[in-house]
Amino acid sequence: MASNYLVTGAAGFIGSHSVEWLLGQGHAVIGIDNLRTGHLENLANARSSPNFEWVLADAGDEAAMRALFAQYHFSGVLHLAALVSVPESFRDPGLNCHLNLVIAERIARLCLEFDCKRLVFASSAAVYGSAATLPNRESAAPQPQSPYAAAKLAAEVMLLGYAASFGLEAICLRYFNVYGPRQDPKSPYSGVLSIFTDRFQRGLPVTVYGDGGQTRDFISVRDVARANGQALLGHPVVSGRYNVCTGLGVSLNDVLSIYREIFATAPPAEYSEARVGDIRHSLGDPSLLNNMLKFQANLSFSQGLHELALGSGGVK
Ligand code: UD2
Repeated sequence: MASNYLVTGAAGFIGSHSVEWLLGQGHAVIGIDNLRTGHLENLANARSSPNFEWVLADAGDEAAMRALFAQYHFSGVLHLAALVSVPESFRDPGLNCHLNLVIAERIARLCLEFDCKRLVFASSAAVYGSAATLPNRESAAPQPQSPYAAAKLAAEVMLLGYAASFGLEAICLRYFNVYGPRQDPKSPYSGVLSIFTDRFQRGLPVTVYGDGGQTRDFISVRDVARANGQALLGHPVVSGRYNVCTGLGVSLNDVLSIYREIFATAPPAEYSEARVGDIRHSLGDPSLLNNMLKFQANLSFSQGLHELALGSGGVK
């Protein structure tokens, strides 16, 4: 029997790219999403594949999920469905706890019940907090500073506890700053590159909070999709937490000089007060995932930004 893989949050930014990567490797994928923050248009490519099954469902709907597990006998689950906004986790910590912790735990139990060995979970570099020494290594004591980060960390703990208790293969991936096509630029707290690209494309000035010297470990969604896929398919794996990052820090001023090559006539950036609570530098150590899966981000930042800004990085 062919292997089936479940992707929750399939219509999201990272989800839709991950589905495409798995389909590109010839796998059968069942993608579910409740379209709370995902968009069905993101799955336009995927839905043209005979190996893709689209299901409009909530990952928290236990009856619907149970039926899918019973029908498809998944070989692995990529659980990306989540509350993705840190500000929203402050506004509604109860909902954050439900979506980011409770549902992840339920999915882990469904995996155990239906003998699905592998669960790949979308965690976040946010679990490290701002006080950690750089680069962030998985061995560092996490210091979550938002309800969002706390729930992601708690879910990691539950899944790894089940891995130790019941033999589930739980791979918790801590994404750093992911960018690329289909990232929603609408909120002021959207990823900075989605906001900047949108504004440059419309000929509008961008706002830099602070002096532009802050750095991030930006990783392309195409590399992240491959990390997700390799984590789902790779052998052998060791349950644990793994950074998904490049190991390279890029400042916002560096980012702006690349945009200037692309949008030569763009108005100059406007600088304003740094955001309260903003982190100065964020950088991950990619070696653990590299050691386990030989995973390495291979799209250079400049290339990734050109593809994003010029619209050739995939269907938007
Ligand atoms: C990321 C997460 C955030 C939280 C945090 C924890 C995203 C989009 N944000 O925030 O939710 O998990 O990590 O570490 O994943 N900036 C500007 N102008 C703009 C928008 C942003 O200058 O129009 C700055 C911003 O102040 C920051 C940098 O750009 O210094 C990156 O901002 P971001 O929101 O993309 O990502 P980050 O790492 O601050």
